[in-house]
Amino acid sequence: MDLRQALVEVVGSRHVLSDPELKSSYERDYTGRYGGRARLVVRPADTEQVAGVMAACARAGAAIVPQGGNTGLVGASVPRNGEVLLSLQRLTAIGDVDEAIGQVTVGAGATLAALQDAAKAADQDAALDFGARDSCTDGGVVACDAGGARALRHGTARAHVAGLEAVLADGSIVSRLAGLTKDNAGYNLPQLLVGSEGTLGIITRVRWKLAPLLAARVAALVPLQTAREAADLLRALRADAPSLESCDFFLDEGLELVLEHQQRESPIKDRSPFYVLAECAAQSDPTEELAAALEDAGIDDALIADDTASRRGLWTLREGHTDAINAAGVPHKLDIGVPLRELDRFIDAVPGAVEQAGAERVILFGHLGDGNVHVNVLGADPDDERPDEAVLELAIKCGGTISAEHGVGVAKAAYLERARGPAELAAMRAIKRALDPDNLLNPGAVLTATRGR
Ligand code: FAD
Ligand code: 2HG
Ligand code: ZN
Repeated sequence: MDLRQALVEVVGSRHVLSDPELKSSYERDYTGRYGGRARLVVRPADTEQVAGVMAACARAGAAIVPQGGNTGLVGASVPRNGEVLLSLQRLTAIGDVDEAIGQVTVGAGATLAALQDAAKAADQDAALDFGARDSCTDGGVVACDAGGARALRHGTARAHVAGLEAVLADGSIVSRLAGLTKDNAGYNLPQLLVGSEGTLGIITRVRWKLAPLLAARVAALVPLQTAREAADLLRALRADAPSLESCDFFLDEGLELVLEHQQRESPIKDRSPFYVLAECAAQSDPTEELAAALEDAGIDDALIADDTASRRGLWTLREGHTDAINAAGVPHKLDIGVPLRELDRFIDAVPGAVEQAGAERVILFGHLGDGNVHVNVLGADPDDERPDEAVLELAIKCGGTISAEHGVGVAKAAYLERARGPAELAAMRAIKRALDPDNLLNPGAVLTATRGR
């Protein structure tokens, strides 16, 4: 039996796509930089069907690329070499919130927004958020160990995973969904799968830890002159505003691009080179705490947003960067993290490094509190690796990481050894060989292919 027929027997003919027109929306990534042809697109409905698909692909020796909402930014959610595209989007079931322990089990294909809504309906908080919330899936979020602005207080996806269910390369199902707070029986397979970007197993369900819902919120947009001033402000906010939840930043060039794209007036009259967007959350109104912390830090020109609409208005300026940049061209995206003490050195050095590498323009923004800078390079050929190389080298020189929250994907796989060293890379390859001996799961993502693999 050929692979198509075997997959049809598992999921039904409506959910095995071979028509190029039907496949096309699964074949190009969000940035437009990465894509290729899928041999087939297969859309299972539940864990058993995912297991059946994996077993059929293993028998046929067919490589697969798992895909959730296809909002990943490192090129690993789309086919490169005629792999089978495994879409998890139909696994949308969300269980009841266990209010006593603050957990819920969600299907890998449910969106982050659906998880947030389910939590909120039970007066709880998923406590993870970012701009792709309406399309990204919980499986994809966990597979990437996504972060976002609220990671400063609540951690990245990893911190929210109380357990998960997954299908391994041979089609076997592993499940740890009891959500036990203490369970150290053996290796922590769920945490190994977090951040594995579809290379070690297919996540089918996630047991998600919730946080108490803090409804009292206030945000402040603070105009500043330099990255050094921003780092000083962060220090002051951490010390004086314990309700601090997020502390992001962007630059004036990025703001201009967003305003043009959103066809919107600047809410800030006196423009400045650097902006910090901070948000506090607490049980009772944190406005006074934030105002006092800003005053102590010598800030008297912050824009304060103390209702939901005006807070959203400020956050759309920050979250609007990705789409505004996409509208300006196909970006090279580097998602680096540096120690906070190196942040200003890194930010000041990037434009020169990128220019020397032959690119026209660079937009910087990100999560200040995590030392996480999103470097978006425009005006470089999609295949020209020189700007990527220059930015990643600079991050490593500053003692940082080549991927803070988006993952390695295919975009940074060639740089992983430089960032982690040969011993750690060898350990990673050994784990990959143990769980996926035939290299069928997202080949070329995270780890570059080696001879015979
Ligand atoms: P996909 O893009 O479909 O896949 C991403 C990776 O996970 C791929 O390697 C894929 O193979 C794998 N994968 C997907 N589903 C599964 C599964 N069920 N099992 C195993 N592997 C799987 N990221 C941040 O960390 N912080 C941000 O602030 C942030 N903001 C964003 C804003 C925008 C507008 C966009 C477009 C992206 C943003 N991202 C951010 C990127 C982020 O990685 C994704 O949005 C999200 O984590 C990916 O979810 P997805 O379902 O779209 O996954
Ligand atoms: C964000 O923080 C996301 O908005 C996307 O991580 C970053 O587009 C990017 O480079
Ligand atoms: Zn981000």
